[in-house]
Amino acid sequence: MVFFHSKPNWQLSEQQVTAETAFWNRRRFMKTMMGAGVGIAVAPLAACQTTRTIDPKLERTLGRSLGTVPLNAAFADAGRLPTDQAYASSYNNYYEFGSTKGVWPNAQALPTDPWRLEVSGLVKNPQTYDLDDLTRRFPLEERIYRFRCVEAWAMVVPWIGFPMRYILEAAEPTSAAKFVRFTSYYDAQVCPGPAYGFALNLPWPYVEGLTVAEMANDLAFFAVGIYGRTLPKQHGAPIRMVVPWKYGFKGAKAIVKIEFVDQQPATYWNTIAPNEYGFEANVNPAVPHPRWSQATERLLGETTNLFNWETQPTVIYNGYGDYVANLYA
Ligand SMILES: Nc1nc2c(c(=O)[nH]1)N[C@H]1C(S)=C(S)[C@@H](COP(=O)(O)O)O[C@H]1N2
Ligand SMILES: [Mo]
Repeated sequence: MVFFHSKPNWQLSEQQVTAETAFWNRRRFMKTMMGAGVGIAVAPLAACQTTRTIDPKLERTLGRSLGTVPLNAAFADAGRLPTDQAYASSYNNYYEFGSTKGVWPNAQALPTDPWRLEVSGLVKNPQTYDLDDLTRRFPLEERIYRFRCVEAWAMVVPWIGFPMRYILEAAEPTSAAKFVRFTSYYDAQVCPGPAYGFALNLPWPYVEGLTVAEMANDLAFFAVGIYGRTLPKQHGAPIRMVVPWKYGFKGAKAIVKIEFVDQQPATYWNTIAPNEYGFEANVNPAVPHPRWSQATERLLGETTNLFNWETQPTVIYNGYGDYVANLYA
């Protein structure tokens, strides 16, 4: 399989979009680096910060000491500043625990320790991992990704985790495997669900799906941490999917099972409302959602001040076309 390693799209037109002063500061910075004998091959974006110091609580969650994890230089700059953690962790979608954005106190009922992740289906090496197995086996890194919900709000998040393809490579899917089904934790005794849930036959557990090729893409990521810290339960602890070129609902939380299958799996939102939530669900400003345009997005800010959030144009594939457009040619 071919992996693309190039720049996200928003960096390509940097000179057009960067404020003049920032542009000249960057030039000066590069000149200084070269003057100091640092070769031009050093990526200027990577030179500023290359590691993240890890919060001791994340180390306890993972059962060992890490000190720092490397910041992946290709994803060190999302072209926007990271969203304030206080906003990102208090404005969530997590329907197992309710249908409001303020679901985070309810989500604290999610039991995360011990955790078992089953990898099965059309694979040569089925396996069940606990969290410690996963993070010992697959090296952790930090990536700062753009995030875009289908509800037209967006944020920028520094995740800690590992590429999904590490699990794929360890599992060795057979040639019959075409899709991957990801299942979230669900226990009706623990998860109250949305208030209207009693009236609908909601298709629990929350399931999402990718093609095998999408899972193998370098961007597809499993997060176990965020902002250098343990993933809070409202973000889908202890391990959740991050697929930044797709709408947020594709990134299922609290993953307990990964199955390689030959048919496109039935997924949660696609089962409830197929006309609103496609299976592919790539970020695309030209394809409006039935209830709202996707041409622009609002950057998550002070959650009490929702209508003052900054508006930006939506970028095709959320800016990651150089990594993923080839999947859809
Ligand atoms: N299991 C599960 N995963 C889920 C959801 C959910 O309700 N349940 N909501 C999705 C939606 S719509 C979005 S926008 C993101 C939100 O992630 P965040 O709350 O960590 O920002 O999680 C996605 N993953
Ligand atoms: Mo979403």
